[in-house]
Amino acid sequence: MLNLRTCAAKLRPLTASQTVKTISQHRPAAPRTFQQIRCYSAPVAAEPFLSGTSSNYVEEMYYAWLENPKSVHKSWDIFFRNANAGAAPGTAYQSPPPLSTRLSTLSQAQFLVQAQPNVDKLVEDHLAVQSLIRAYQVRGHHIAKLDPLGISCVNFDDAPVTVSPNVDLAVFKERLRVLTVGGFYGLDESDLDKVFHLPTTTFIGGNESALPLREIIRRLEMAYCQHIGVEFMFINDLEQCQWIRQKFETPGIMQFTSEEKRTLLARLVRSTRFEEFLHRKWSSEKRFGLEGCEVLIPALKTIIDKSSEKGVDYVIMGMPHRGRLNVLANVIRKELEQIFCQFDSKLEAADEGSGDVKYHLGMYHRRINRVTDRNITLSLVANPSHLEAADPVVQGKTKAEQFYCGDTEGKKVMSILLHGDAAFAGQGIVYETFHLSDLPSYTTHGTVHVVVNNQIGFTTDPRMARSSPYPTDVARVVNAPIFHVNADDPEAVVYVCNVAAEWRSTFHKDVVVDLVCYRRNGHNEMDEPMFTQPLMYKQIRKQKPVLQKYAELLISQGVVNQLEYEEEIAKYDKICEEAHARSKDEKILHIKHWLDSPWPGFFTLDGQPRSMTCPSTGLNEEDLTHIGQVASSVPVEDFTIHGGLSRILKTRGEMVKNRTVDWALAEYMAFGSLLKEGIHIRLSGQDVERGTFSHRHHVLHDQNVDKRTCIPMNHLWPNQAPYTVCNSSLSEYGVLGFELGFAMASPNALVLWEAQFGDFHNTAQCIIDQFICPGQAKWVRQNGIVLLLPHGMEGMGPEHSSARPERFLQMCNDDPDVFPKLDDFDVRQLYDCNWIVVNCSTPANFFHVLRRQILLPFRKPLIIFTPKSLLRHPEARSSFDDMLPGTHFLRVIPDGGPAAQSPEQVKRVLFCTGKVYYDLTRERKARQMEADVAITRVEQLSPFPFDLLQQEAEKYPAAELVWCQEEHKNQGYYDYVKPRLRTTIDRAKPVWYAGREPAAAPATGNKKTHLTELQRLLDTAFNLDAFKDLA
Ligand SMILES: Cc1ncc(C[n+]2csc(CCOP(=O)(O)OP(=O)(O)O)c2C)c(N)n1
Ligand SMILES: [Mg+2]
Repeated sequence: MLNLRTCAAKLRPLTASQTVKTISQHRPAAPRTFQQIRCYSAPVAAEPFLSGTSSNYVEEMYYAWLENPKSVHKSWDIFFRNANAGAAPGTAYQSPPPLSTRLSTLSQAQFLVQAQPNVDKLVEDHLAVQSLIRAYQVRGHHIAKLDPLGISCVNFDDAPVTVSPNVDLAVFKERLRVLTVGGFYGLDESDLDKVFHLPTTTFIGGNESALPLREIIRRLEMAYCQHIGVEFMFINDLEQCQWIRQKFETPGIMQFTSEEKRTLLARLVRSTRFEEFLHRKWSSEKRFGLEGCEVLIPALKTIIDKSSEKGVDYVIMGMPHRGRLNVLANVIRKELEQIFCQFDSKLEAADEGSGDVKYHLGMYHRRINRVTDRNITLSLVANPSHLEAADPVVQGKTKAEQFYCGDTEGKKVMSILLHGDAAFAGQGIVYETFHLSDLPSYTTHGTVHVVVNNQIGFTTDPRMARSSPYPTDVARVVNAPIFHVNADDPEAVVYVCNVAAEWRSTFHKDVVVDLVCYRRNGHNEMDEPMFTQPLMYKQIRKQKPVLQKYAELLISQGVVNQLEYEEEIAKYDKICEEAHARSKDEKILHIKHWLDSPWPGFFTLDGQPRSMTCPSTGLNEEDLTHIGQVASSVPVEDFTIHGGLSRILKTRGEMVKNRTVDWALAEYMAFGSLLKEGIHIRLSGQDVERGTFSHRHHVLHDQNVDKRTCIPMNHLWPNQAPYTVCNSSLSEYGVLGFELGFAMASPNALVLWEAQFGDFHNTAQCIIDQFICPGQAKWVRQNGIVLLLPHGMEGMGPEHSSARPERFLQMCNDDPDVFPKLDDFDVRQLYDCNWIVVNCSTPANFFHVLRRQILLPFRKPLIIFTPKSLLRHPEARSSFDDMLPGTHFLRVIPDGGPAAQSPEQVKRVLFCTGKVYYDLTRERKARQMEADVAITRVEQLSPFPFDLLQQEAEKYPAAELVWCQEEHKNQGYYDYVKPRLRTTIDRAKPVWYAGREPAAAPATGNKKTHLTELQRLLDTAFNLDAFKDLA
């Protein structure tokens, strides 16, 4: 029955009164000549012959009957007709005549069919009209006049046909051909003036329930085939489809008051004159102007006004280069002089870092929305050139802002994403971001996407750039409606933007506005477009600017006069001139003025850290024990966990009793203690809730109740901060970008992203390279995101071994050849670096580095290479003693054994990091070389602990220095460590290498080779003659 219900729900086109009632405005209940295809489910549910298994069959039968009533058995024909004629439940069905037909039954059935003269023709015509209406709804956008150039980027076999109010036969036939690919159930010219009742799946009737076919077509043409193309019929929610139909089909719905028209004109004036002003003043500067899509400014302002009216008070935006300065000036309302002085190359930046070019910087601005008279905060996220890379970042920041203000439904905070047509279609991150849009821990409750569809990407035509008809087709995967609109019709644009904003506030789902426009200049202002698009650009040269067109229209309508129009222009030009004059007084550039996410209160007013110290990251015994106990229990009643998990929790409990921690427990302690201090923690990534290696178990699942879960971490303290742990979609680029954005919103949160294996982080390389590594240098924006990257050579083959430490280390900004002159390496060195890279060898150190991340007076990204086998290694345990108050993160762990007792005797110091330490100690013990070889662990790789390693090197005056790693020589840490180690010892000695040979792949796929390689590197590490001949 379930199937039948679903199928009935899908098919229910009319008399679904509960849906329609909310939308249709009291349509008069005029008698119908023919009842529209009625939901056959409700009465049908009472039909004796229907069962769950027969519903598919019925569905097929129904569709076949819709196509051609004669194609089904007479009994079905009668049934569907009766159902549609309003037969009460249980009465629509007439038994087919049995073989031993009783005459009376047969004649009764025949009577039902014959009772209505010409019923066949009537039914067929009405069905045809319904199908025609549906064809417009589904395919009307194919023939809408979307392209201002009239050269149509969407190659749907047909050029648009113009429609006169009196639909003539030629148009009619053309439409039928285009919309239906062929004939149309016998409708012909003679039907044009026949009156047809309208189904409730259309709103073209307005107050009419029946219209002549000619008028039906005219109204459908007006709704679907003018300057707006609505793509929505793929949405599988009837209420949403009805909502959209109502917004576009209702006659006269697209009316603007004179006031609205004047506001629109004024906004177009600003948008257009801003670009012209920049062009006049800096004609040879790249600015990626908006010419050809000036309507973007009123479009965005409309979305913001409408959203503000609906209660939104914070809009977070992401956008590419095109029109960015214009958006900053006219949407966000950045002071014009701040924008203009960016064009002065002689101005020096007052802030740290390298800065970025003007069309990449972010912005944060709070002001009054003049239309709604409500406060609104607008933030434009700084973006790299890498198109669409900012999409998930914007979503993450939006989610965080919603989270911190308790906006669980996205009613107060929303995001708007802008896209270029080529990038929207081409970049996979768009798809990855769309797929976050409806996930509980990632949804921002609907994003309004605006595509500046200038029908070109740099020099490439759409037909060479995408395989989909529209650049927006990717949005269909999440059932987002897509509103294509001709950008030369400003009122149509404003209308769809209003609808888009209303859609978002009604359904809290994504929506796309596709501004079909053109690019008046080349890719940038210096670029010659005629090389590659000669005909397109001949057409563009003939194109009247949209402002001129619209001004002429309003003047012709008497809404404004020529003088008023010219005054509006002069007024804005004056604003620009005055700002330009003021901009010349600017002496220095403050990149800080371009922050997209200020952290009020975290820094001093000058933007400096409030201190340059870090307190002890240790924790009192009581808290350690308490967290440990919660971590090993089920803190809710009647909750049955898996037997295997019970054993894991029991082991944890025993560890707590013994005052020890393993990796998972150390992480628990770090998180739990920060939660107590009011720090929100968010851990996201693939399968993080359990942990890829089944060690974490932060979410317990009741074995008897579906979907009943418990997160003990949220049961630690009475007023603790919330802990969010969420399994993510299978995307690195999207999810890491999202978490980076989340971490931007507040310094008082620990946001961690864990890769399934560190190897997979490289599909998110763009986020790492463009945001995490250089973010502060480019945009003066700090970010404390933590990357947990499982790493280690454990014979698991080339794809599950390496988080590529060499890449992270190569991007560290500390100078290999300079020993830093610092009083305090512990904190000051961290302040100077672009990110922190660690590989901890003990759980306690992992605990400390996580806590330090928050207790530091500033924020830096933290890259942690995390272990796999060490998670269960009996020696990789730490005592509570190493985590008590007064203890802290150890950047270097010196040898604590016999070698350190008599350092002068030591012949070799092996410097290493991470898991190989355990292989080395085991081997050293086996070879009884504890007094000969010291092993020093470098836990913080970057910034490099020059000071501590200098002490270590000096402690062993007679020793050879060897860097030992399990990674291949051209990978791992060697290239980073070697020059720095040499600097610490003033290049007094060589630094030898013990490790795997150079290789193309990170690891062998053969277990035996893996072990042989390991043994070989251990042999080198402990062969005291290994480097004799090389010295
Ligand atoms: C990921 C990425 N690849 C390539 C480029 C180089 N690039 C800069 S703009 C551009 C064309 C963009 O076309 P479109 O998205 O349609 O935006 P438009 O410039 O037309 O507004 C390209 C390929 C880039 N910036 N980012
Ligand atoms: Mg483009």
